Amino acid sequence: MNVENKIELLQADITKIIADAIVNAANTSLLGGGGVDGAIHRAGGPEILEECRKIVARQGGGKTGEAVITNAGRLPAKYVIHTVGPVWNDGKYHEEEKLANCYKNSLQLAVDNNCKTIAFPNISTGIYRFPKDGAAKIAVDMVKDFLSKTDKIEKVVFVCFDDENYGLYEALLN
Ligand code: AR6
Repeated sequence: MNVENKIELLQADITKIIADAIVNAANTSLLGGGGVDGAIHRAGGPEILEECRKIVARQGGGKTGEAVITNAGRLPAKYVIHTVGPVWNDGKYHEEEKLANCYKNSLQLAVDNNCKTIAFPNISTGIYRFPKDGAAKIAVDMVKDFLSKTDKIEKVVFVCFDDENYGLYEALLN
């Protein structure tokens, strides 16, 4: 199937999405926070945090650009993939490469866990202040590149929350 046909765009709350995996824009503590992270832990309940704590006990916190996987508690998704986006700092600290790694490593972790459908929020574009236009382009480019190299993922959903992100993705995908 054509790579474009495997990509879907929605304006929605990612905690409501039915998919094998939804991605969380976490921080290095992996123990929750505000934004989409707060929403996921609130809606998913304590089971997610419990598994996050075990991961932290085993490996320490998360590194920027990397991803870990947990159960999804009460959410309709099967798994939550927690990835740590970069904090935007004028682009002087390899933020673009780190953001691309978030998408790549989350997709790879999905494949490793037999997930065929995965939903992404707009990582780093909230509290971490990554410019939305640049972030959208990196997300779309990395997902297309990944999908062109594997047929294990059947659907990637970009779940935008705010109008600005939705408009940017709409322009990039159409
Ligand atoms: N569903 C989908 N997208 C959402 C939702 C939701 N329920 N809520 C917010 N967004 P942010 P970051 C969008 O700030 O910039 C947390 O405290 C939001 O509009 O959640 O990566 C973490 O613990 C924005 O477009 O994540 C970290 O400390 C996008 O999600 C820090 O924030 C990302 O915004 C991570 O910052």
